[in-house]
Amino acid sequence: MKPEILLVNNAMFPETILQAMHEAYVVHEFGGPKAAAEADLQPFAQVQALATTGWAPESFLKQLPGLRLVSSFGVGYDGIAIDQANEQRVAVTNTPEVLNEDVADLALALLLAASRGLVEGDRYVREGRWPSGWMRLTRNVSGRKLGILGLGRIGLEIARRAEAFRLEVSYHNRNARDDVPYRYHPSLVEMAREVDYLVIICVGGPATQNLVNREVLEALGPEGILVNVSRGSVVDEDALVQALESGTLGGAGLDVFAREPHVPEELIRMPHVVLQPHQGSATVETRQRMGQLVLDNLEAYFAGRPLLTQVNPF
Ligand code: 8YV
Repeated sequence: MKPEILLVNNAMFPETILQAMHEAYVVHEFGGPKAAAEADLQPFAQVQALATTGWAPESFLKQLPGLRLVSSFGVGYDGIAIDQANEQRVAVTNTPEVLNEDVADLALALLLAASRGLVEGDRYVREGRWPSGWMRLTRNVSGRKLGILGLGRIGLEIARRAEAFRLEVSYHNRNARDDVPYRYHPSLVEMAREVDYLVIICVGGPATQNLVNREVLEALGPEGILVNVSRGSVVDEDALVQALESGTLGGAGLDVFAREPHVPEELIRMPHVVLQPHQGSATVETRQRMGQLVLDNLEAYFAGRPLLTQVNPF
C-alpha cells in the first residue's frame, strides 16, 4: 500500500514532480496556504509526511500529531515553525544548494537593471519615445562597491559574479568568515554608508526582521541601490517606500516583499525601482531540482534512510 502524504501549495511544484509524487504516495492536496490553514485536519492526524513550500505554522503542525517529516520546497524555512516541529519531533528538510546560482543570477540582474535603467529603457523604446530624444544617462557599475548582507552559500555566488563585473565586494554577517577574501563589516549601517549597492541575501524570520531600516537606507544614500532577493521581512517596507519617494535612497531591485503577492502601489509607480514576482529560483531547471530533492527526502524517510537535507537537530 502506498503511504499517505499531505501536500500544501501544489501549484508551485513542477508537473513532473507532482506526477512522481502521485505515483509513489496517496497525496492529500490542500491547495494554497490559506486553504490549508482553514482545512479540517482531523482525518489526517496520523499522516506522517507533509510536502510544502516553506509553509507550516505552529497551528497547522499542532493538529498533526502523527507527523514525522516536513519536506519543504525552497531553501528558506522562516515560514515553518521549527520550535514546534522540534517539540513534536518532526524532521524538517529544505532544498539548499540547487538554487544558489539562479538566485545569484537574479541578484546581479536586478543590480544591473536598476543601475542601467534596463526596464525604463525597454519602456522608452516600446512607448515610442526614442525618436523624440535620447533617454537619460544611467550610472556606471564597474569599479563600484557592493555590500552583501548575508554571505552564505548564495551570497558567495553573488560575490563571485560581482567580481566579474569589477565590483569591490564587502559583507556583513553576524560573524566574520575566515575563508573569503572580502572585507567584513561588523556594522551594517557602516557598510551601507561605504557601498553603492546593498544586496540582501540573509535568512528571513524574527532575527532579521526590519534589519534594513530607515537608518541603513539613509546610509546607503541618494545614489545607493538596494537589491533584495531574500525575504521582504528583512526590510522595513514603509521606510523603503519613503526613502525612495524622498530620494534619500537612489533606487532598488526587489524580488521579495513584506506581504506577497501584495506590492505597495507607490513602488509600482516608481520608474527607478525594478520589480520581480519572487522569481529567484523560478527556472524550469532549478524548480525541477528542488522538486526532486523534496521527493528524495520523502523517499529516504519512508525507506528509513537518513534524510538528505535536514535543517533541525534530530
Ligand atoms: C521559492 C524561496 O520561490 O527557496 C526559497 O526560500 O524563496 C524560493 O526559492 C519558494 O520557496 C518556493 O516555495
